[in-house]
Amino acid sequence: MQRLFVALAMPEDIRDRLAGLGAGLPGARRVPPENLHLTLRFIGETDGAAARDAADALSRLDAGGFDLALSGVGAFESGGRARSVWAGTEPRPALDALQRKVDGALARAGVAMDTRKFRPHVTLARFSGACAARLGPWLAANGLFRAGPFAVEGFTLFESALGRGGSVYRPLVEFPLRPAAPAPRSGP
Ligand code: 3AM
Repeated sequence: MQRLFVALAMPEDIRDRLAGLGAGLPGARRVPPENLHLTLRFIGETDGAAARDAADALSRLDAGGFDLALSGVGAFESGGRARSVWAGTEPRPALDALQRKVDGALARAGVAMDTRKFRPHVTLARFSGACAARLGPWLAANGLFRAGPFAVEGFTLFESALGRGGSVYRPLVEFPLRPAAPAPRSGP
């Protein structure tokens, strides 16, 4: 069995910016720079045949590349406690469209639908017991964070192996997107 998810890998310069952003978080387990990603869809434990079906469906997905900028920070909380902090994205219809196509492709491959709303984010750090209120200063200080835009030219099927030192993510298949349409020329 393999634990799988579909995500956008971050370019190295963006990962460097994100790693800097995560520094100085109180009581956090930071995501190692090489693991920083934007999840399009968590698939979960999958056997070999189902993984091949998922990869096959994803390979037939037709979507165009786009530019994406990261913007702002936030926290996911439950029960008054912060569970993770993340960097957000600027609104990007092409990103939402890609996520829906990934969902559709996986549904055709027999992966159960995820009913949660897609909230695009790059997780920077996780907490086991931090009080959400202590994060206020960090959230306020980094609210204007912005990185990119960078070109999204493909997406990746990752395997997540749960190790003692945390999760290790391994890219299994990279799926290219159609080249982005050239920006319209301005002026005469
Ligand atoms: O992109 P983030 O860090 O928000 O939390 C896991 C991570 O999300 C999430 O999948 C991403 C890649 O590991 N994840 C892990 N288990 C999950 C589950 N059972 C899950 N998402 C939904 N359901």
